[in-house]
Amino acid sequence: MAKEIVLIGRANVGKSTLFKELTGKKVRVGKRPGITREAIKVKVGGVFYVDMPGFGYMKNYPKGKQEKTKRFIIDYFEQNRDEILLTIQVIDASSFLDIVGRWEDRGEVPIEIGLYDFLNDLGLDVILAANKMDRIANPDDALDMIVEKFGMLPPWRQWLDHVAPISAKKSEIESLKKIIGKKIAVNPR
Ligand SMILES: Nc1nc2c(ncn2[C@@H]2O[C@H](COP(=O)(O)OP(=O)(O)OP(=O)(O)O)[C@@H](O)[C@H]2O)c(=O)[nH]1
Ligand SMILES: [Mg+2]
Repeated sequence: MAKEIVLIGRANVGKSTLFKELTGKKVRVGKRPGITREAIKVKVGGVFYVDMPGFGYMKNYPKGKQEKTKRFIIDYFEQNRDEILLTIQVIDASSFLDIVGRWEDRGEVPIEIGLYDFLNDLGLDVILAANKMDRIANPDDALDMIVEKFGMLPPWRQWLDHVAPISAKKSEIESLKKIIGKKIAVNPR
């Protein structure tokens, strides 16, 4: 029986802040990327929540280590696929569109889109947690543009089972908790 809920995403998007909110466990969070360096597991009810290191470019973080982290993350999902009930891909909604734009200008697939496709191709149930919504002036417009980047047609409200706008730092994570609750209810222990 699948029993892990795994948080994944680029460095510094707020995974550990969200993890604290979901589990009550005090983990390190920080302004610099690369704070979390290994998978951290906490059991809540019958479910294990897993906080993962961030992937992608990190200032002042050696390239070799970045590659290692990426390998670690890919291996983790491939090896534990059958244990994973839900994957929560966290993005920083306030910088996402700018960053994606830069990748697209270079003619590259943005790393976060690549990860999303990889996870879906593995057959995982992937929820998009659009974090740092407190920084966004026009949430509906931003979310419409964001979901479209992941291949979901706007309006974003069509995707309420897959997309959860949250602000982990402000403890505003109800939309995500709802999705998690539903998933656990149809997969009882
Ligand atoms: N404005 C705002 N800031 C947030 C929010 N959630 C997290 N942050 C901040 O974002 C920064 C990174 O938070 P972390 O939770 O450490 O991020 P992470 O994704 O775990 O980072 P790594 O472990 O380095 O991959 C911290 O300064 C947090 O306070 C949010 O909802 N709104
Ligand atoms: Mg972290």
